[in-house]
Amino acid sequence: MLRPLLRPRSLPKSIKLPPSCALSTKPDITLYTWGTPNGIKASITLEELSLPYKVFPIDISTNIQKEKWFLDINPNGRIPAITDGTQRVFESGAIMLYLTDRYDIRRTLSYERGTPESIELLSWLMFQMGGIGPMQGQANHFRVYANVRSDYGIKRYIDETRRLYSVLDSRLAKSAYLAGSKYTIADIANFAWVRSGPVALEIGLEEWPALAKWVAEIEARDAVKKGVVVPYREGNSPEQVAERFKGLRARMDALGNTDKH
Ligand SMILES: N[C@@H](CCC(=O)N[C@@H](CS)C(=O)NCC(=O)O)C(=O)O
Repeated sequence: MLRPLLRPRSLPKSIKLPPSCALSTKPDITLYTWGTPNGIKASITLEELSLPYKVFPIDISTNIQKEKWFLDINPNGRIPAITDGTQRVFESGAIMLYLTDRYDIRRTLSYERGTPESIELLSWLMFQMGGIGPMQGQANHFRVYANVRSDYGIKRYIDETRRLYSVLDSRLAKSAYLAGSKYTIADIANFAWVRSGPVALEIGLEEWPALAKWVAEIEARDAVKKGVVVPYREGNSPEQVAERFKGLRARMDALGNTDKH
């Protein structure tokens, strides 16, 4: 059964909140995830808010995410998803908004809904959900994972990913963070994808200095360091991940252009 969210719109100054996070209700969160760009958006957000959560690893190579029990949590059969008590939330953007609406009372990662800054935040969050995520996801598919090689597909999606990076770079040349002067879930969402561009697709960030600086700064945050390794797996150090992508690209290169459509 769905429950209404109970969050005071603002707190009287006299109310003292715990230092790390302020909970309107007690969280009972399970995160269903795997170590992918979409998955780490949820774990980084949970870590940034210092929220307690259990992790249920979903190895997407086994298709467990298409099983009936999981489709009851995410009808789209993909990670990430969370449950919080009886509430389910799927789609990484919705998870981030749910967590900040419900638990980020101090507004450490978000802005009060309806303010100009919160609209800017939503715009950059949707830019990621509708742009970088799907386009870079297709670039990964064509460059790394597909069973046929399509030079057209590779070029189309890598070019579009690069174009989207230049949009981010222009914004970050003028603004410390995407929604303004504060680091928010819009930064986390875009960062989760951009950080994997160099490793998975050999898209060096040197040509976008503001973007490169922003990625390095976010990567160095303690909560981010914790969030990017959820769920913890052996054999997943940055060096091992880079080596794995190198092998997958070499496999693709060896195919030659097999897309004859
Ligand atoms: N728009 C969704 C995309 C989720 C998504 O594509 N997840 C991928 C991993 S990054 C997945 O679960 N793939 C496995 C599958 O498609 O079966 C979100 O942002 O949550």
